[in-house]
Amino acid sequence: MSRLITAAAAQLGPIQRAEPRSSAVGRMVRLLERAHRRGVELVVFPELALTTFFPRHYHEDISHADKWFETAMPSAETAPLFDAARRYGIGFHLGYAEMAQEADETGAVRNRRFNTSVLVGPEGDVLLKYRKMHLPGHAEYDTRRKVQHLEKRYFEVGNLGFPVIRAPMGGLDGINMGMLICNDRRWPEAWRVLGLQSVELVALGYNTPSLNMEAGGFEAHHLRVFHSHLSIQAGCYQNSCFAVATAKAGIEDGNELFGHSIIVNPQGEIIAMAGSWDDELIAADCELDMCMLGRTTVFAFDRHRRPEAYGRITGQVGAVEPEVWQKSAPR
Ligand code: CDV
Repeated sequence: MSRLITAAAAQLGPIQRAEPRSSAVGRMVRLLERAHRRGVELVVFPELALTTFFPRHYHEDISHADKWFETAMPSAETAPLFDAARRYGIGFHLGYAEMAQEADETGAVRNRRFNTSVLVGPEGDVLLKYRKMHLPGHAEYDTRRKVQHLEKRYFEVGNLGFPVIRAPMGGLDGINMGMLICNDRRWPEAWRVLGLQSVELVALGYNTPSLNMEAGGFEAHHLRVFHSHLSIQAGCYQNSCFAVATAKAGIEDGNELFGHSIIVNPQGEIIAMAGSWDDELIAADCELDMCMLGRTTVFAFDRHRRPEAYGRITGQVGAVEPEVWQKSAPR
C-alpha cells in the first residue's frame, strides 16, 4: 500500500532587521495558501523564520536581544499561521528563537534561550519540539570578522536530544518525523540518531551565508551550496529517509544567504530545488515506502552496524593524533 505525502519547502526571501513579525507571518500565511492550492500536506519553513538572522548583530547586554525571542508558541503574533494551517488542514514546521522559563542543570529556574523548531499537526497541535544542538559561531564580539555569528552568545545548546515522533500527517495515520536545524545538517551523528529511531522525514531549516565569514581561510563560493546539499543528500541516503530542507535566501541586512532549498529522497537524490532568492514554494510527492529499500538492505542497522567499534563517537569530542608507525614494531 502506498504511503504518499506531498511536502513542500517554503523558502523565505530576506527578512530585514526592521521587518516586524506580523509581516513575516503574513508572508508565511500566503505561502500556506499557495501550498493549499497545490495540494501540499506538510510545509517546512526555515530556521529563525520570524525575524532577521539576528545572531549577526552584537548586543553587549544580552537582554537587549530579548526582542528577537518568543516566550510562547503559538502567540498572538504567530496565531494567524496556526489558524491558516488549521483552515487548510496542513501541517507545518517553524524555526524561531525561544525564551523559556525553565530549570537548568542546577535546578534554578531562569530565562533560557534556544534556537528552536516545532512541528505542528494539521489541527494546530505542537507534535514535537527540537532545540538546536550544534551551535556554530562564537560568544564574544570577534574583531577579525566582517560579519558576526553570535549563536554561542544568544543560545544554549539544545537539551531535548534528537527526538522523532510518529504522528498523523496529510492522509497518513502515522509518519516518523524528526528535525535538524541548519549547522546540524553537517554532522552525520545527528542524522544517525534520527535514523536509529526509524525517521522517515526530516524537516530542516537553515540560514547560510554565501561567503564563509570566518577570517580563518578561503572557501570557494561555489562550494558553499555543494557542501550543504552534499550533507543533506548523504544524511538521507545513509539513513533511508526524506528531507525537506528550507533556506532563508537573498540579501538580508546587507548579507547574502544562498537559498537553494531542496527536497531529497532516501536514495539521496534532489527531487525539488528552489531557484530564486525570494519567497518560493517547492513541492514534491514523497513516497515513504521508498525508505524501506535502504533500511532492509545496505543500511539494515540491526544486521550491519558495529557499535562496539564506535566508542570514539560518543567518547571524545576533538580528534586525537594517531599512533606513529615504526618499522621495527610488528603489526
Ligand atoms: N545558521 C547556521 O547554523 N549557519 C551555519 C554557519 C556555519 C554558516 C551553517 O552551517 O550553515
